[in-house]
Amino acid sequence: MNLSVTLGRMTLKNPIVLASGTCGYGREIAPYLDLNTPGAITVKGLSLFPWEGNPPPRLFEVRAGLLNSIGLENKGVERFLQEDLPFLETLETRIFVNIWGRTVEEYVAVTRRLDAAERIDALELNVSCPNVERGGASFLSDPETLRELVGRVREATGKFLIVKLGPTMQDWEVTVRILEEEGTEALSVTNSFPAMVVDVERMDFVFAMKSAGLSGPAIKPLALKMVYDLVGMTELPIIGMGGIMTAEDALEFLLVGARAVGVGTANLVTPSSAADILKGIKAYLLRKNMENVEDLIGKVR
Ligand code: RRO
Repeated sequence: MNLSVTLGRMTLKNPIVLASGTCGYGREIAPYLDLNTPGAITVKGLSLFPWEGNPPPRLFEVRAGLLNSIGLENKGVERFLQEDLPFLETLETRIFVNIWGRTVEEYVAVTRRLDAAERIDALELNVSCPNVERGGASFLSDPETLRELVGRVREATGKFLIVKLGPTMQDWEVTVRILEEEGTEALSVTNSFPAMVVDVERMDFVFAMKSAGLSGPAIKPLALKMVYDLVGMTELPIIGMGGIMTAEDALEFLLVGARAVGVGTANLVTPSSAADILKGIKAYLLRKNMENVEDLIGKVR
């Protein structure tokens, strides 16, 4: 059985990618999941300097999902390189690093720093964080700033370049063409959905920022439609994600054309989910008498 997939010039040994923000910098999830199991791990979004993030509460469970308001908290690129990359380098798994900045210059500076680390396989530009005023989704709603951002990052690194999109994207056609023209090599689709919870006893919003990012099963059909639409719009390979909890969920994304799948919120529920999902995909291929996982990609269009 051949589980490997290609995303342009990137090869993954299997289509499972641990989604950014749900597996720390790797060591946090390592006691529960053999990190050699997934095809890639994406570490929590890094910035040039350490960042404290939002005040608590930061998580709130709803019936079929999870709202988060982490606010881009991270230890900063230098500490990651010193404290975490040496551990990740021992793995036989692709290392994807998610990055963000408040300005184009900050994104470029983080990119340069990570470009020097040979073992890092890809950078994922976060332009879709729902929980901050600047540096997140604002880049996605302004096509010309997005063009400058991706172009400048592209100049700063030869590494495989992924852009992580979210549901607040304005003109999809325009955005996708800009990303293609500026040298994006793959899309991660999708980040969480801006959402809200009110505490009726306190008569106030649960989150200090009022709005927070919704992920988990609640968004799966929405995310699947986004992936389906984008697959029809671009040749760029897509890493599909949004509420994938089971092998069946992952298969839905592959069947509509995602070339890999991100496991995110599931890691917070059952940190070994990625292994179970991969096992389920293998069992499905056996049952369907199929040899290559790539033969599933885009079979339902
Ligand atoms: O840190 C966060 O609050 C966060 C980020 Br950067 C993101 O991209 N998506 C999300 O749901 N939360």
